[in-house]
Amino acid sequence: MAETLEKIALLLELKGENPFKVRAYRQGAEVVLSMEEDVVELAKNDELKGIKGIGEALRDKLGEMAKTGGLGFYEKLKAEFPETVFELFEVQGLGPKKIKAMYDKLGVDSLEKLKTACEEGKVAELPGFGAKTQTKILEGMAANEKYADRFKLGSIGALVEGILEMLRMHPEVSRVAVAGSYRRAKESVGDLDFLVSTKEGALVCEDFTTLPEVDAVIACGDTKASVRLKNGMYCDLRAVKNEEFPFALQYFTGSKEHNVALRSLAQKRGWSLNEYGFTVAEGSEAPPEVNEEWDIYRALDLQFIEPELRENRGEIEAAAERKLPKLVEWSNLRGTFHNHTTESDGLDSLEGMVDEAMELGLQYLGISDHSKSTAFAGGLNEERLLKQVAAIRELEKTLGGFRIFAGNEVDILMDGSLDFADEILEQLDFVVASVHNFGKLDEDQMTNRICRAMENEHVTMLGHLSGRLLLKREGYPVDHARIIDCAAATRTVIELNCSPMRMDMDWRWWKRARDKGVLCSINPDAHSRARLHHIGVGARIARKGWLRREDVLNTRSVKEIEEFLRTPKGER
Ligand code: DGT
Ligand code: CA
Ligand code: CA
Ligand code: ZN
Repeated sequence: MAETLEKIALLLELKGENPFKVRAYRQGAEVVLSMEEDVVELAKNDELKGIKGIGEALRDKLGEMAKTGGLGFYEKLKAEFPETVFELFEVQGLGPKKIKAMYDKLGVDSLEKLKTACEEGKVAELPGFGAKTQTKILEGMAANEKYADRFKLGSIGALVEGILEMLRMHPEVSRVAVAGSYRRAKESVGDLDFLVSTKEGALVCEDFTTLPEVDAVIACGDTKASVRLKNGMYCDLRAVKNEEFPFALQYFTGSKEHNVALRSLAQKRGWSLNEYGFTVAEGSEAPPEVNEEWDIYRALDLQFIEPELRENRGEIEAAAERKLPKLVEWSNLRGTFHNHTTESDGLDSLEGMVDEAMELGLQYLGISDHSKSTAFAGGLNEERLLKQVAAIRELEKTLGGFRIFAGNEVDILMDGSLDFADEILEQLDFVVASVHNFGKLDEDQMTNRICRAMENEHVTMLGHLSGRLLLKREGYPVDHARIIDCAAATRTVIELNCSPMRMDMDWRWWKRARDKGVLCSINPDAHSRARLHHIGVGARIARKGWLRREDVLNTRSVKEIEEFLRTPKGER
């Protein structure tokens, strides 16, 4: 239902409809997605009245979809365009205005036609486009092709959990796990690798291919099934015997590099290790019995290595020396910073965001809407910002001890100065400083720009360091190592922006930052209450970066945070 509303919004935009109408559909989609109640059931019984963000027109449409499984309005609208127009919205940098212009003037209604039009130079000739835009579009299309078969970790959690749940319910299945890059918490995942132990492999494989998420069956045998899911993702199931399960889990979790290193350790003891077990060379001592995955590591005289660390980046050496860190856990998080409200480009009010944070069991929430330069996102000027701070102080009085930290995501301007003067910033509890306007800076200029911002006494933390959008756009050129050094010197926190499309700063840099004493803040950059939940996957990426509880600012209690924010930066 949400997807249909989202598509209606796109098509209405293409038709040049009233933006408020378009927005109503888009907001409706978001509301449907974030509702905890069974929205289909409510819609069926005409019980959607009074739900914020769903007006009468949407209510009727949701009702029709719930009752009939279809929507006449959408079918009619869709018939005006070829199915392929939706592809165009997937191209980075292409919004409805541009798509509409190309559709009206060049008849571009599919990726294929777009590509031809660009290659023939026709797009550059359109008013308001130009050669630069045309090149950008071609690059955007190339990026889409490059990333076409990967999915963002933060966007597939519910899907994976759902499949695990169904496998667990199968009467012939005893142990169940998801392995592969998903278990290792890679920020993007190619295919999913499920694993079960069973005596009835053929039956379980066959049942797997009939799950509701399955779109096509690629292969189905006695020990393995491969399917494509409705979202286009490929997915393997391996069915093994109970005694093989720990070995298969270890093997299929990977990474390949980690496994290669582990196998050579086993080799030194005269054992060969594969997905079925240990095979002992003649004259070598037998390995101890293996019932669980950690028995394999113990047999090799290693500490258990958490899946997130299995990238062969020093974890095996550390495990041998018993020096693995105790990794941070989701349940350690007490609050979070960097969240938006309807004051800028968020979809939920301050009250809504706070309500959700309390639901999540957090003790505090940092609000940081955009600053005035980010006008396209409804950035606040000084007056509106100070009004928001006052509103936060008022609301806080009614919350029985829950704290709202009043902040701002202040733009780092081109020269590294900030969008607000110090007299304004010092009235806030905290400040996230971020780059939103990239300009044409080279690596050195960009790094200097960011460092200058971090030198400001009021900048608590640096937002989304590289500006990358996963599977869409590389970050701007920036020297991570120098930024980390500057953060250490200025006592500036670096954010782990755990919006699924960002995961920025990248996990590969966190151990270095940690070792230099730089603190991490796991921030969802939430633009709606539902997205506050992303701190869970954020914690997994932090683990992947070797971070411990003490390395993460928002594991601290309210009292400790208040103390931290009160202390001058240099003394933190
Ligand atoms: P992905 O799917 O591209 O996000 O990444 P993975 O790590 O899930 O890779 P995948 O699905 O090809 O294989 C799952 C795991 O199985 C992989 O992490 C390690 C193991 N594996 C697969 N092929 C090989 C191989 O040829 N040699 C070794 N040592 N391990 C393999
Ligand atoms: Ca995989
Ligand atoms: Ca695979
Ligand atoms: Zn931002």
